[in-house]
Amino acid sequence: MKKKILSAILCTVMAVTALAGCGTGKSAASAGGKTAGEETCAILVKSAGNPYNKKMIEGFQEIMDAQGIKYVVKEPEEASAEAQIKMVNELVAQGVSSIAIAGNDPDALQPALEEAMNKGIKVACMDSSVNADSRMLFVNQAGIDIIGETLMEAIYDITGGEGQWAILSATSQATNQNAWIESMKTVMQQEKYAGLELVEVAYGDDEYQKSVDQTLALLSNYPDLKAICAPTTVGIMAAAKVLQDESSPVKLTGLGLPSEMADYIGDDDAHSCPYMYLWNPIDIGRLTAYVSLALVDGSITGAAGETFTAGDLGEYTITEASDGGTEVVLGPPFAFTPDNIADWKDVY
Ligand code: RAM
Repeated sequence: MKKKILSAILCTVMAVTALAGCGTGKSAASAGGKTAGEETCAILVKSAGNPYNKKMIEGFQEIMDAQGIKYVVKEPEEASAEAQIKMVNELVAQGVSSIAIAGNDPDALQPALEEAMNKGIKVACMDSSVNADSRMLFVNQAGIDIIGETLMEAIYDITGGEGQWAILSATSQATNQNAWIESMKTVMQQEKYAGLELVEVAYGDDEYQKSVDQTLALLSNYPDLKAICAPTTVGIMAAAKVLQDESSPVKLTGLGLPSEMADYIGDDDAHSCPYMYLWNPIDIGRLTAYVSLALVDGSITGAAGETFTAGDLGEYTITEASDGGTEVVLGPPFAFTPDNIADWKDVY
């Protein structure tokens, strides 16, 4: 019951605030859904093997199935722009109606995506944007600055405002993580954060083992480290396990899936993560599906000021994005704490 109430509150908050984006991937394309229409909508995520991406795909598929629209899922083996360019080219050759992509790089995909748009394919991005010229619309999970401010405040809180901290990120080219990190660095300029020293931004490439290794390296290179912020679901889970297994006094926060982080969230010394944040990745997939369908049927073009209805998610208005393009925003990040993690761990 409590879970339902929380879920309803989160959905309401997200719907009121507006929209967001998503993705998932593996090397082979898999088609699903019904074949009622001529349209085929594609979703291309950052990489295969990331449960967050699976959740986004799940939401996308749910809406496409409900609408009887064919879809294609593309999941590169590794989170690189090169792998995604190859898949975009395949989708263009296949003649899909739309491509929704979580970009592994802001600029590198521009020629391939422009080529797609020139051929009449509707291009949106979700979760991690491609640049303004490479897309018609970005489904943004939450405003960049609200994520940066929220994470910086969490680091301030769990360190007591003093000492060394590090970031464990995804890939060095990821648009979303880099935007959040830049935002954190901007917030850190304020006098309030003068006692905090960011010693390193490490990259685990959204690979579990690499993220484990990077966490171990941070612990050994910075004996006085007080906290790690991992703005990636893969990184935070790897770091949480390392810190807990090592009985490390270093504390962790960032962006994580409640299903993967339930064992690590707690207020006591036995747990590595006092609290963390995320949004609903399934809803990003759902919203991305509605955006793709609206671009394909021509009810939106991606211009600021346009509105559309995303089923049960509600009404959304397209707004200007900070990179000169346009976006819809799902809603603010949600805090997962020792008090509510049990309610969420089976949801996503
Ligand atoms: C990872 C991915 C994804 C990001 C989440 C928070 O799963 O890098 O792009 O949005 O973390």
